[in-house]
Amino acid sequence: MEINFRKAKFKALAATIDQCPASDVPEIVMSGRSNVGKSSLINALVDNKKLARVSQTPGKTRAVVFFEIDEKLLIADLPGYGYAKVSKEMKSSFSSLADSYFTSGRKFDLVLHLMDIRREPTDEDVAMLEYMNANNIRYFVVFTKCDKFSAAQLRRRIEELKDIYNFDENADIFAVSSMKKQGLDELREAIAKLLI
Ligand SMILES: Nc1nc2c(ncn2[C@@H]2O[C@H](COP(=O)(O)OP(=O)(O)OP(=O)(O)O)[C@@H](O)[C@H]2O)c(=O)[nH]1
Ligand SMILES: [Mg+2]
Repeated sequence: MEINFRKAKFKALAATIDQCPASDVPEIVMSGRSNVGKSSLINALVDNKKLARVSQTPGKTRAVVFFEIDEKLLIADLPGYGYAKVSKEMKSSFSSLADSYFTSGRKFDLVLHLMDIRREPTDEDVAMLEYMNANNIRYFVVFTKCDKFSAAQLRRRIEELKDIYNFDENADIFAVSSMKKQGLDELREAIAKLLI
């Protein structure tokens, strides 16, 4: 089976978890704080600037938006999350739509967890990574907005981040720029290899 990320279309918009569409294809979830570049990355992966709405204002994506890729994959574009104060009591704090996506029991196959390469880890990111590790959720870490760095700076920053986050040796880590279309082939290939 092949996937070329070319035939992408809007599938559904869910303002509540009940409105998420039934599906029998693998599902990828875009996760990460507001403004990190989730919608932009979807557009870049499928090379269609207009598919997912890109916001200038953080927090603009208020629903879960589903896109179908090559009739073989669904991508769920979550609203930017805010689990600022969660750690042990994460479950009780899971209240936003993005949070309830994860606790709804909906089946999904891979999370793309996006973090801005220029920023330091936030409590939300650390909590999300812990949550995925604790629940055996398969995820790729995707550092976004890498066009802000030179190649040398980027290499140094990624080493620094590996230390900061203390990632597993075999963690799947990607560095992308949706704007400059960097790192997209690697990510597409890894997705296809895992899911198709
Ligand atoms: N320099 C740079 N800016 C980017 C890149 N990707 C996204 N942006 C900018 O970051 C801002 C937010 O992008 P979105 O894709 O809307 O972010 P989002 O994560 O979907 O945001 P929410 O929907 O609010 O959760 C926009 O102004 C984009 O133009 C990138 O690769 N490089
Ligand atoms: Mg968005």
